[in-house]
Amino acid sequence: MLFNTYEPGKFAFSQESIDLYDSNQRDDDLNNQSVDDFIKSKKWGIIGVPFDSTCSYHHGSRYAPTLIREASFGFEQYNCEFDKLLDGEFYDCGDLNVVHGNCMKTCEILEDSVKELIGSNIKPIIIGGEHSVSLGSISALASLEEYGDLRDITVIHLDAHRDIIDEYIGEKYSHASIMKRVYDLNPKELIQIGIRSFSIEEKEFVENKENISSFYAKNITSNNGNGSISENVKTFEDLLSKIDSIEGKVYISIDMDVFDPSIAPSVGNPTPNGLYYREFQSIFESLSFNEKIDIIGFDLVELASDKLGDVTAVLAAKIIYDFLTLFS
Ligand SMILES: [Mn+2]
Repeated sequence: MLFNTYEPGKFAFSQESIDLYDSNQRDDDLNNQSVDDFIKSKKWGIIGVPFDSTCSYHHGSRYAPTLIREASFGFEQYNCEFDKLLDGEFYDCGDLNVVHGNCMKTCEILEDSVKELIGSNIKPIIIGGEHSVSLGSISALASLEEYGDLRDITVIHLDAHRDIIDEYIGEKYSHASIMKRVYDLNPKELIQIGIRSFSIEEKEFVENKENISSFYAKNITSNNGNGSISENVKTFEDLLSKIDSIEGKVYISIDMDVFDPSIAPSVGNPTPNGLYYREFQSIFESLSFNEKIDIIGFDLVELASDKLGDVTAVLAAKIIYDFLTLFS
């Protein structure tokens, strides 16, 4: 058993114990049928990744898994906003034993642990930590693919930032370059939602990339301003139709700074003019209405706080609670 976590507490309504299928046995048994079982599975496993070593501004995302679990106990099992009970099968597998200061090593350990979940037909919910940890989860899912990459997987990325610079202050493996590492894995499509801050290099990189779609916060929030930062303005309705058009496997990565700092102040890099939660819930709901997709993994990163009861932690817990209500 490789699974490399400890359990400081569990997310509300999670199942008591997890019995992981032996990973060595799984490697021998893996065939197309078992991959299909995984893709269609509605079982989820939460792994916290308390890692924030490449953080460049507000530190503290290493405490996020603990704060989010604690905040999760504020919700009812009946999720009245969707008229649905949170009674699906999901497990809280605890926190990864991270290697502070070593992003690659931490991602490798996470990749191994996510592969163990996959072997038991359990899909990963990763609670960061900083954004770089998404790579461990996404790499594990890519390794399951026929070509070992993301050519059959759509990545939905909600973030104030594009995170698509090749290196950030000399680091290839950084919270600020995570989507470039994901793009290196050849995604079917990268859909960036809530964007409102990026460098000129990132602007030039995404130009003419047919498999990158951008939905700027300015154009999709309810109190949007006038004008646009792009000639091809895509509105909130365009975003919902885009979501409706997705087919196949989907991975979702949520940087908490996608939200407006007025509702999510405790993040690594707060950025004004962000999304509000109702808009976000509509995105989740649209995904749940799309029967042509299978969500195969999900991460939520960049909550940075060390205060129990932090409102941003409550929002993060609500996102996971809503996700599990809709998709487990
Ligand atoms: Mn960000």
